[in-house]
Amino acid sequence: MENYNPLVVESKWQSFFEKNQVFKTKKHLVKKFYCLEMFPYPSGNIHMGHVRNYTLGDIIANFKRLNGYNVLHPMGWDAFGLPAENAAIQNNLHPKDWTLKNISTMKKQLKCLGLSIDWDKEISTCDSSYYKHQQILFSLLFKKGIAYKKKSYVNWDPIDNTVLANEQVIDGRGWRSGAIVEKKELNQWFLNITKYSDQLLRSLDDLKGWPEKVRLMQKNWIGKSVGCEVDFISNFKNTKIKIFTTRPDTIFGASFIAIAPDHPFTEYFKNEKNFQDFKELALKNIGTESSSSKNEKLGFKTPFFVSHPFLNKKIPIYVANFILMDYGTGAIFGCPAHDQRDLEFAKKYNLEVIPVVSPNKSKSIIINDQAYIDDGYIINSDFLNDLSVEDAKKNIIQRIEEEEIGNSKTIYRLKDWGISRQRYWGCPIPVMYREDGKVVLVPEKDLPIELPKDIDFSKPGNPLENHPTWKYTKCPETGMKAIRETDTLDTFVDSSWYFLRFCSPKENDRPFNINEANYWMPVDQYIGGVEHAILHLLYSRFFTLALQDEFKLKVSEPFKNLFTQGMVCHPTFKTEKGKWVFPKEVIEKKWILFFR
Ligand code: ANZ
Repeated sequence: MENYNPLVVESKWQSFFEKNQVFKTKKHLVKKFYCLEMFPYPSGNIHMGHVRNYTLGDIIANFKRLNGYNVLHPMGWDAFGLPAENAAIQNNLHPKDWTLKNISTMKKQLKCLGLSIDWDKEISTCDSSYYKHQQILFSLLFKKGIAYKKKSYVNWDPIDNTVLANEQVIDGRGWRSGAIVEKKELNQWFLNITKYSDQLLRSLDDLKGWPEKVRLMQKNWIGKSVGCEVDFISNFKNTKIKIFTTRPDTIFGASFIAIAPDHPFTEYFKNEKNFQDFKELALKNIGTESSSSKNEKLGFKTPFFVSHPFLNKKIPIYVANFILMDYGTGAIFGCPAHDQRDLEFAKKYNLEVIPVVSPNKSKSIIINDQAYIDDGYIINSDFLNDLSVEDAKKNIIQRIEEEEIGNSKTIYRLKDWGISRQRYWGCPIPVMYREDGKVVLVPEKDLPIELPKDIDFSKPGNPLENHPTWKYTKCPETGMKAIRETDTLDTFVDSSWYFLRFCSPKENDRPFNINEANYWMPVDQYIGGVEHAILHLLYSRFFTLALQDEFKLKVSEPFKNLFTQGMVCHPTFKTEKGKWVFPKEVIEKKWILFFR
């Protein structure tokens, strides 16, 4: 565009909006419309993806205004997170300075677009006036038992040097660094999202304004599995190994028991060198459910057996790298004829393959390289023979319950959300470890706990932990010495409630004003990327449920209509050394691209 001067355009729009008071909310209007685009991360400059997203939202907001609605169309910054810290390490800058500079650039650029955004309502998660309230919310969740600390194996990203939530591990790799994720045992803060598994799953049916694919992704992520638990008695002091199965109908085809590398039963041989080597290898790349089923199957044969509950038969116990401790009971019976992972394992370790389901009644079936996983009729299974798979499941569960060796069980794939991050640029967790061993909340009057400005990124590890003074404090109630929590909160916590804060962004005493929130919520139109189908959208739904009672929120679902706007794509270029370059810096030469 000739003679295009962004500043002139910007000031023209601004004065037009100001004169016409476009942004002043008009509470006397009965019809309200809350239009929100997903929270931008201030990475540097706005890109075409932002332009697309915010233009779409703006058109809807304007359309609704012209139709007499009272419209809320705010903007803010999801401003904490690793890129700022990494940029700080690389360029010797402070994460705060880097972030604030990006915010100012991007804000200017957004204003040039002339979007009808109510900048009065601007929020930024790295501002202590925002994260103070997040610390209040954390304290509340702690008091309700929803925020808790436990020792567990977590996903460790060896490049970003931090823990990742399951949702942040994609095909066994860190979502940002691409590093192969390892399992590490650490003491971590969690949010008990699984308490709401059933509710989060059931309410998906009511979200009629959401794309079907997003609802399906959430459904699969929550992953309801209906089956049963069964106790198998081992020959080691009659110790029970409890397994979870969704296919109890195949119990007569069981040819091995497999337990997770960190299952408590491994205590009995934990000092064996062979086992220790196996465990180290197995935990290195066990990753997540999807990655563990794709990896090569590895097993460690223990010297122990279990007795089959319905046959006079001994079954060997293996430790296997595809069994996860945090799913079900961390133990299974393997039925190679009807499960592909079990079949691969059985072939490798020469274990029996006993078909127990056939497509045709009373007809045998031959299993070669593919397990038979379809429906059919039971064979080779004593009292279950000739029953359909469905009937056999009911029958065997009843029998298991009668014999008191197990019970029906529904489990969810969803895990509690690990929220501890060992990084500086995040919201401090308002907790102290007192010298008498008690873990106590920092009193609300002392919030926010602010990040120290002087920070050294040159040493490896958590910069807050390495800070010479910040973590040393005193309990204000008892005067006892105390150490501050040095983990910070996963930035997905920041974006799990920002839509509530937008309703009353200047509220000082509480995270949000309930009358305002009840007036504006739910967000009538939410627009964003489908890459947030699980993480952000599930966490926000969970926060809304978890806060509902405390704040007397009328809504239990935050986003009424969701539009996933699609991805703006363009070829990208890297130098031989892997450095990203702009398309304008690249010369195309007879199908070969050179970097200028
Ligand atoms: C025996 C069996 C026979 C199974 C068969 C499947 C087919 P979903 O649907 O994902 O819930 N399993 C249970 N706990 C596990 C764990 N901690 N790590 C890895 N695998 C585990 O899958 C349930 C099935 O996954 C369970 O049913 C169990 O294998 C396995 F023909 O039990 B099944």
